[in-house]
Amino acid sequence: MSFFNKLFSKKKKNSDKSVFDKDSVADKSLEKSISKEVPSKEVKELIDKQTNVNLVKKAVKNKKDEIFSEPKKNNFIKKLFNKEKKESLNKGLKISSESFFSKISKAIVGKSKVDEEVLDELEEILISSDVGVKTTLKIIDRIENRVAKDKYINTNELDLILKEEITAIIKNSDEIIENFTIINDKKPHVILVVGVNGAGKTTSIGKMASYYKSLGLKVVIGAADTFRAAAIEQLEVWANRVKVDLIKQEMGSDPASVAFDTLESAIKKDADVVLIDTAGRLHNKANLMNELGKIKRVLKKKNSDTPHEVILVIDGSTGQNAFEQAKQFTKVTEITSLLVTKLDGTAKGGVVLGISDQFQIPIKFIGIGEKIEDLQIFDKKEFVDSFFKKS
Ligand SMILES: Nc1nc2c(ncn2[C@@H]2O[C@H](COP(=O)(O)OP(=O)(O)O)[C@@H](O)[C@H]2O)c(=O)[nH]1
Ligand SMILES: [Mg+2]
Repeated sequence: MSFFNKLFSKKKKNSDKSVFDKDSVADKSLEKSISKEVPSKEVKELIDKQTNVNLVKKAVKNKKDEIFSEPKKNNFIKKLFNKEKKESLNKGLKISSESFFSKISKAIVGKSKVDEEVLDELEEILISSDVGVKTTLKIIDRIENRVAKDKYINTNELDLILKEEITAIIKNSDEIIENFTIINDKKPHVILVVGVNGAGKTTSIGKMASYYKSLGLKVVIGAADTFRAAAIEQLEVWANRVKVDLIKQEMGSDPASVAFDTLESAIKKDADVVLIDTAGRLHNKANLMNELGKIKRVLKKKNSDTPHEVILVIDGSTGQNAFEQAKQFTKVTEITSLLVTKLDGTAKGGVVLGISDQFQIPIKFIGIGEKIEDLQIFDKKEFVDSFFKKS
């Protein structure tokens, strides 16, 4: 007999006790007193049991609600975040995309199909958008092949084709997003940040610290750009703003020693991520190479796996100079990924395409403003979409 049937039959038995005439007043009051009767031990046990079952059911339901409502909430926030992210990306790349489009529109005005002349103009546009000669030629070549196959490619289709070919050229960013999570068993995850003066290293470290912190990770920053006092102070402002720990020494102290202290402190604090700022004096390549080499050696003494990443920060608004920076730094040290800054306020956003194609180093982040939230994980699809957005 099921639990409910048992309970029911017990209750029924109780009501069967009502052998009185329902219409008589005396019977009614008697019946009332019987229904108030203290339930038998067995019934009581069953009721208790049911109460327990209900409590358990309620707890399970609460837990389920908790489990199932969280992802819903997260998805909602994620969607909201993505929308915001897209909007700020569009805003950040506005100057680049507007200039790109006005040039393309001019090139195809009055033309119905993509011909030799249109391709020539397109080549110029890509070069002037700082995509770089090599990458431009690659893109033009691919479009030429398509035009050769289909002689009547309409000029309206040009931007679609261009978008496809450009996306195909940036090979690297899909994997990056998947590999983006910090590896927990390699805690702390150490990131060395390099790049020329003024590229945006310190600002980007502040933004990255905020990003990693928002993922619930514990971040420690090291001020290994000891060349100028202002550099240490600037990083301190960021550390205070983001509310993460900063490890620093006096101005002029050995950057490698600061890096060592930072890692040591991060291990003690059980931190997840270490971000190390460096000085970027490119005027003396041998010095730079020595300095970065020493920082790496010293970090390895503490933990042979480190640094897990060496991010090169390059100023995207410098066009061809950004290529030069990438070239110089890849010569002095192994770079694992790029962070391209200042893509807002420049019409040279095309630099991202060229650099990603030519150096085959994945772009991990892009900087689209000076504020803490103006850092995005580079997503090639979103980037190209935004670059091609007609306002
Ligand atoms: N507009 C804009 N400015 C940026 C961006 N990233 C950095 N900056 C600015 O570039 C300047 C140099 O940055 P800083 O972090 O000091 O460069 P560092 O010398 O490499 O450490 C500062 O004025 C920053 O506010 C960005 O993505 N967009
Ligand atoms: Mg700096």
